[in-house]
Amino acid sequence: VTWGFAIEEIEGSVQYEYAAHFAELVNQKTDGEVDVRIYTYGQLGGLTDIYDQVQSGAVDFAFGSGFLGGTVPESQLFSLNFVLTDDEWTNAQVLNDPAFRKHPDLLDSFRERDLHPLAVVPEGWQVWSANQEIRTPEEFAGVAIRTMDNRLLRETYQAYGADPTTMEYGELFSGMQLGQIDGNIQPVFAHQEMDFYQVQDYLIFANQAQFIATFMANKDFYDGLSDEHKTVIEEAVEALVPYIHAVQTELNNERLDIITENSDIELVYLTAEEREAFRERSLPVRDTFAEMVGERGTRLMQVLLDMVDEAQESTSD
Ligand code: 6CS
Repeated sequence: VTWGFAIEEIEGSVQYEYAAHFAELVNQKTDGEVDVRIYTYGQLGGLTDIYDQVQSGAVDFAFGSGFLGGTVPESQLFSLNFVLTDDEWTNAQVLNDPAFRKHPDLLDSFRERDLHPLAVVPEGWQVWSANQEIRTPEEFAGVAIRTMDNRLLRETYQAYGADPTTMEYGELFSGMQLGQIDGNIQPVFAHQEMDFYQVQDYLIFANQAQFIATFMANKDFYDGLSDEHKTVIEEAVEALVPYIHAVQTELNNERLDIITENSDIELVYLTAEEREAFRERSLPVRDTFAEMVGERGTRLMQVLLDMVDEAQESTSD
């Protein structure tokens, strides 16, 4: 048997490394019975084409991140800023704690759209790029920053004082090169592998959010699997939590070195005080989220906020 797995990124990316290791684990655990075929970004069309295809069952698995907001509005929870801790490993553990990952409200949100969520994968900090230094909301004024296509991100960047616009991932390089947009938000590895850093002057680290993707299956495909295959998937998903954390931190570190070796791009790190100004502006966007998704999604946001608080307390003990 062959299972199809569509990812939103190119070969060498965090999603690719995840999918490749998932394929390896599944193949091993099924004694070669199941092969996983990976479709990289572009092979099946654009981002929303990927979601359409996993919803219809044309592929069995996919990653969904910011653009998934149109399909699963509740997934915009992962676009909220200043929700997680400053520690990436803590975040990965909270998001993949069964109390969150298998929370009925999360399952229902996806299953209602013919999808079944399996894992929540942080891929590194979301880092701003621009052609000017941005340390304050005032300095964001007039900056046409590209966000992934969801209302929550647009509202967030409006609250930061910028002019958010949406553009497909594959069009971003030329969009920036031609000056149609001034800035962009990506984990470091993506700024590098998509060559975005070559057409931008500043990389700005505000640690406002992590890039988060949901690993999901087509619902009917998942429901129709044997218990053995469900167990294989569950074991793989669990093993992938520490695996992909190690891979993403290493990839993001290595790629930052490549960026600085190959360009004069300036690295800007916001101070705690500068971050605070953005954090304050991000808080009302939680109400927008609640209003957009209703009771179920709001409950889920509260579950996550409480789990993050708890994790923060136990790490600061
Ligand atoms: O910005 C985007 O659209 C894409 N960026 C990454 C790092 N992964 C997938 C996502 O769609």
